[in-house]
Amino acid sequence: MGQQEPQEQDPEDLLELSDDTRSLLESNDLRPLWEVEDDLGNESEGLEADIWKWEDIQAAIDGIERDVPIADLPPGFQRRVAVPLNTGGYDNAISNTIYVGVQTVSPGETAPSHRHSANALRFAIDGSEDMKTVVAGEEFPMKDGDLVTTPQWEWHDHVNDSDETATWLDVLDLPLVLDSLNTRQAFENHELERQPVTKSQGYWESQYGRARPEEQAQEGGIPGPFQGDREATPPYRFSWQDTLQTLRQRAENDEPDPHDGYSVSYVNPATGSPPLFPTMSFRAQLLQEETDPHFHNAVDIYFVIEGEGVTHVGDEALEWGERDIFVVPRDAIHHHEPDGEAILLGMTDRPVFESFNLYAEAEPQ
Ligand code: 1HN
Repeated sequence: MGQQEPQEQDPEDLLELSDDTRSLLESNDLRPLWEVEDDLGNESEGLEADIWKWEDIQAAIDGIERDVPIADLPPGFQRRVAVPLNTGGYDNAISNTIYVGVQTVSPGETAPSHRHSANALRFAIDGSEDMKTVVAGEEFPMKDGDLVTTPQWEWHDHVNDSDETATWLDVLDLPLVLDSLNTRQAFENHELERQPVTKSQGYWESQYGRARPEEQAQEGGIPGPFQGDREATPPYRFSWQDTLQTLRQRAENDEPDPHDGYSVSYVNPATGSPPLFPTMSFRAQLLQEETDPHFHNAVDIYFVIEGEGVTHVGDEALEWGERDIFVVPRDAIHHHEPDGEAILLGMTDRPVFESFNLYAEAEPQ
């Protein structure tokens, strides 16, 4: 009798099902685990490290602006935006949770009012005092570097009363809501192109200062048709002037974080703590020295506010300059190497992982 060589045997042969069992499974839309396990977690190839140079983005948004007035866009999302797509097989966003886009509004134009389930924020790139995003009844000026929230289900329109084209970064949790959770986006257009301005400028910020009403203006919790136990994020503007001052104070007085440099988180003004939204967290990072490598399962998306440098992701070197956008995929070992001083806007879906006790981070051995 010859010796059996188990390694030559296809393990699936041992798992041959009888015709009866096979037809029982198939007629009831059932499959054994060993036949589906290779498909678990393989819906896409995964994110790739990727960079979009500002020069290219600028040329693209200029072209779109030349060709298409906002008023000509079909009803729906009437927004003139160029959307970076991750090369790992994504045809609608830079990642499978967070979407970013670069939007323009020409002088005199309005991007009409609507509201939706996804949370959004704007980070002003070429802004001005007279470029206003109107959110929940208040006009928020968008000066360079200002970050303005558009919480879920709040009306918002963008009105450019300046004489220059305004450009900003939109960040939304759309792919998480629409694709990963595979749910429908609740969406509504306002009956008016511009929602009525019902609050004076500074109203929302004033309600979340150090002296604040005992009953928040948003009492009753989460707006719209949604429920949950996370504190709603109010409409809010973080002025770049304030954020930069905080960064400078940290750099003068504190030790840098080994992975993030001098870093500050944008807090939810209602709680005083990050994350800014239950689905997305944001930080401003001042880098002066090379950081230590680490990796984590949350995705990191960066917008370069100032300076130049390289972010090493595995074997790749993403060389960035001012206004470039880049993405560090999940579980990729990465570190930053600024050329002199640089400031990044860091965006991450880490709060989604933390909500479910799934966040993991480590340094390479
Ligand atoms: C949206 O409402 C805006 O309000 C920008 O500016 C981009 C992308 C998808 C869905 C809604 C905006 C968007 C969006």
